Amino acid sequence: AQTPVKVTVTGAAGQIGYALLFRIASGQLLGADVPVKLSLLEIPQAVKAAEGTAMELDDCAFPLLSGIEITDDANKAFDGANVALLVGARPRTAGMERGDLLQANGGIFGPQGKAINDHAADDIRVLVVGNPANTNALIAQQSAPDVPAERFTAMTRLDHNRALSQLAAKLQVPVTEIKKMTIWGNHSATQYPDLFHTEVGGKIAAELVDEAWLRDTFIPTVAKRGAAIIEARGASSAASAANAAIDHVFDWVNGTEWTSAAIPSDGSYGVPEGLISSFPVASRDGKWEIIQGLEIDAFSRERIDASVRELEEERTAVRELGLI
Ligand code: NAX
Repeated sequence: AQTPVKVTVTGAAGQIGYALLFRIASGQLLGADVPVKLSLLEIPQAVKAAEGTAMELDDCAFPLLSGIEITDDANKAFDGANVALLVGARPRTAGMERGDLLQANGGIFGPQGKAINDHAADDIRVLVVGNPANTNALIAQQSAPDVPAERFTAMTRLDHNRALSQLAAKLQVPVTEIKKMTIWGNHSATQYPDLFHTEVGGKIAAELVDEAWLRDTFIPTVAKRGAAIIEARGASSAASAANAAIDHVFDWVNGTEWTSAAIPSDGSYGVPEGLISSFPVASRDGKWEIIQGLEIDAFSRERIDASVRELEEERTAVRELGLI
């Protein structure tokens, strides 16, 4: 029988964790024939709640789930890990400055990066979901010098999926007819969902909608969707975030021709090298590749640059705080 793949989930007792773990255990993360072993990392106060979730996982009797371990020790949680989903983070609370937020998250993602460096399996793949996701991924990566830099990624797949769904609704087409959607930049309000390369039935999406809708409705609706969900649900996106995490890792491992993911920049498209920024990507042989050769017009350039500038500011801030 195949050796189980060890998947470590941080923030396992949180709401995304609750939506995510059952899907991993059912085989949706890696494939319906791949056994998994779950490792749940939580803070001490939430270990008991994680144990409750583990009881429910047991009660599903998932054929592919070969074991569950629960700990508040990052060194144990990442020991031998093949996939790490870093979901637990310090949320911004009222009155918190950006520096405080980055500092608090540095205290989480720095040590977790080090634990990954020291204990994870050689093929470790890391997806950071916890916000500010791109910069948290950078902090973890910089704390893991022995792990190839490109194994650290951050999630913009939820933004990508939101963009697909908004465009499908506008054009009244099934999402499956939309190809080559791209989210650029930071997973934040500055992100840029690009319709100038997106194809619908072989036509460029930006030419099928009017410019005012694209600029004043589509872009802000996608970028502010998280806030709209909180407003409607009284809680932040959880099932859709978990779904996007599943999509990201599944495609990373199994391949895709085109999606969006925040990966370390190699300087493509003028994004400074090393920033973990969202790009149009393909996945081949288990590796993300930035799709090259796209023409970027002035409208897109301005928006990509604005989001990348924000990422640079975050990188400067975490450097000044000594977090990287
Ligand atoms: P919850 O507050 O429900 O859960 C977070 C969990 O993380 C808690 O159980 C907490 O105890 C745990 N935690 C905190 N510090 C930890 C540490 N050092 N080690 C291990 N666990 C720790 O939040 P939830 O709704 O699950 O969201 C989790 C994160 O995802 C947040 O940072 C959120 O902002 C982010 N999101 C990112 C998205 C993305 O597209 N990249 C979208 C959804 C979501 O907003």
